Amino acid sequence: MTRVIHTGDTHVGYQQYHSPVRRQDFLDAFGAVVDDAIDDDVDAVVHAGDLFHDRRPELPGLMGTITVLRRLADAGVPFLAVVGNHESTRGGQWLDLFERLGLATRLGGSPTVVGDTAFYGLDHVPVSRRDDLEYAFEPHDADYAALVAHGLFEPFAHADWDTETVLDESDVDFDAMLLGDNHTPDRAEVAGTWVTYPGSTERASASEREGRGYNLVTFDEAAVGGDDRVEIRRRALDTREFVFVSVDLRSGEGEARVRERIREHDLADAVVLVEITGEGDPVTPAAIEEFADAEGALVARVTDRRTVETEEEIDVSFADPEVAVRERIEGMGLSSTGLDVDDVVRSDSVADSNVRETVKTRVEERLDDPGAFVGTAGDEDGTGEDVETDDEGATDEGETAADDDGGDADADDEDAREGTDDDPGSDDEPTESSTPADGQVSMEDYL
Ligand SMILES: [Mn+2]
Repeated sequence: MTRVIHTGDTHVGYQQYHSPVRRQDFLDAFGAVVDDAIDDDVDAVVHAGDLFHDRRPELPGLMGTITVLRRLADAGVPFLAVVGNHESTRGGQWLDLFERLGLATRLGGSPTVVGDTAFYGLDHVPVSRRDDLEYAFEPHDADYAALVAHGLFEPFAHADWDTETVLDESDVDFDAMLLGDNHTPDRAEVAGTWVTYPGSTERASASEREGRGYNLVTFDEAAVGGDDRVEIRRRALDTREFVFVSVDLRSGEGEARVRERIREHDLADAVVLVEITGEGDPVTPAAIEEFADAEGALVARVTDRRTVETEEEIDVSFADPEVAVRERIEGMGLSSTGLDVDDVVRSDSVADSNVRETVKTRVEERLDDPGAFVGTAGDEDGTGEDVETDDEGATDEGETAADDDGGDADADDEDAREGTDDDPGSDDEPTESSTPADGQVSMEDYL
């Protein structure tokens, strides 16, 4: 008999809603799973990917993770894992670093035997490269076998990976597929093999309404009495309180009604997500969010789903883009030569074919005047980057509002894609940011 905890999608480092408290929550949830594993003396913790929220986790998340993994290793419980789409990097995987530190085993095509079960791994592979997969796994002589994989597998929602194909083409007969990627916990039997997701360990998006937890998986001839060889039980985790408030405003009702509905809940330290529908008066989301904050909420987000229809013409004025560019350039504190070059480049009176020559002439004219090349003002750090990078710039994979990156828009993008964290960029090659935010390190710094 082999008993393991099956978890995944811990998303350590995710600063959801820009809240440092939420960032800590994700690490704490991972710590809670590991503490349960130690208390329970399971044979292993199996992690099915997305240990980290992004490819360049910051040092606090890395150090916190190492502390948790060290605790597990000291208790003699192996940590077996694969790489998810959120954390996959080009140069090497964080998991390899943890393996080198003796804190983890990266599962792959050869068996890692714990007790009487052989574990194999299949990292996330983009759809475009799946046809090339051979599902070649080396043989084992254990009593049971499990495949740990990261992806959206059939028969669950949003699936793009055919489970039967994997099972048919694999050289090994698996008793179970222990999966990650879909944040909604579920299980099913496919061609005699149990297939299961434990779900995320903290709510990584507003669509993840049900309680969080993990799987306790037992490989045993006598599992659940009958001829089943695998027993999957779900255990709950005590995570951050989320309060979902839906308000359907009737005509004549407005902010007062929304506040009344919010007050029906205990908001203390909770993430409060308010959704407004109906016919009533317009409301100001910011005012309601302030109200919830004052009532003790950790974070409050209001989504008004009503389309505002009006008979009146709306008077919209667009700012002159030339003026906007000029203002921005003034703010950059360019030298007089820089300003002159900019003037030539954008001027209507210099033909495009003459720009190069004109710029050369203007710069040459000023070569005797060093002051003409000294900037006048501008950003303290001279980069201007703070204008365009948001404070969650750590996600370097081009995530948009469609992913659950905690922006204001993320409460209302879920309907078609509930419970998954399949971001639109997940099939692309990972894009390494050329300008990592402060405090970030990459795998290449270590390996
Ligand atoms: Mn995930």
